[in-house]
Amino acid sequence: MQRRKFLKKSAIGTAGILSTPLATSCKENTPPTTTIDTSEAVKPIVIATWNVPNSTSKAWDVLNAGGNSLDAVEKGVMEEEADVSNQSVGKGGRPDRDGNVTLDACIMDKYGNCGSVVYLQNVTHAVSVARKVMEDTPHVILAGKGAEQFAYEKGFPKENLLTEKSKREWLEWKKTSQYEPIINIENHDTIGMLAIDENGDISGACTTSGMAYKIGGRVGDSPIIGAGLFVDNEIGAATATGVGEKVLKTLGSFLIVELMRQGKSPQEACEEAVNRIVTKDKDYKNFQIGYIAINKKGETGSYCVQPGFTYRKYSKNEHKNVPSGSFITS
Ligand code: SD4
Repeated sequence: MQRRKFLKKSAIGTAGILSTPLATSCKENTPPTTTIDTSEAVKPIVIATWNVPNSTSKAWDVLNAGGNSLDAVEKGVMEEEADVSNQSVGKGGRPDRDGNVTLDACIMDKYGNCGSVVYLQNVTHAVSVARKVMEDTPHVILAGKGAEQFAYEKGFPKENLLTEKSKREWLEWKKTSQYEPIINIENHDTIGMLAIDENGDISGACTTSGMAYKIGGRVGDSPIIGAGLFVDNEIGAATATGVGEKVLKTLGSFLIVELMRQGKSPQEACEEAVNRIVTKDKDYKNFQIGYIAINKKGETGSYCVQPGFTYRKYSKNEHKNVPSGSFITS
């Protein structure tokens, strides 16, 4: 009330001094917002990059029991972090070129709060450390030794993340030391997960061990809010997998949410985000990027550069692996 009176007064008081546009800009303008009709919304629902039925089932159990989307995405991606057979996430992840397994992860809630860890070593559940950063600190990102120390203080156990299998493969790789990410195979299983709970609230998480045999210290898109993940509870959410450097240059997940805000469907928004990359990057035939997105109605979409990317979807209607459309079709 006080503030409105003041604005009114000052507008009158400065009439004749200020030009009209500036005086107008002092008013409390409400920016236009997109209103999405959620009366027919599909909820709860969870989607995740790649074919990860254990993760989506875990998240579904949380959602189906009336749990919230933040718990669902955390519990969901923890499955992959703990699964040593997934060599792109958590324990068992492929190391960097020096033999160190380093994890990147982030999480984002319905309020727009977020937490992230980058270059985290010796702790399996990077996503849970990211959640602690979000909930227990005034910060958004913790890196390296600081993140590791923080995790121990929060009670996370110290573990060796380099399995015998990943170690053997790394030693074999060292014979040539060629850094050549292989499309859809060797280092693309990062899990990005988006969920809407019964209340219609959206959360997301993303976790990875990054590109295999990367230079020590390298951080990808997955823990960077806006690149590997973005959530806006009024609009929707998006997450990415693939060569993080390409996603970082275009802030793909933020872009997709903003495109949905402008009225695009999740599918159209994912396609536009891939187009932004391939139209500028002549090398696009040699890398994979996959995006998935969801809007407030529970509509989903996905798009990628190369054929072969799929995403997993779980709602009361279906639990299935959905093949993604791709820019290159064969
Ligand atoms: C990264 N985007 O570190 C991750 C890698 C990835 O499936 O998606 N792997 O660049």
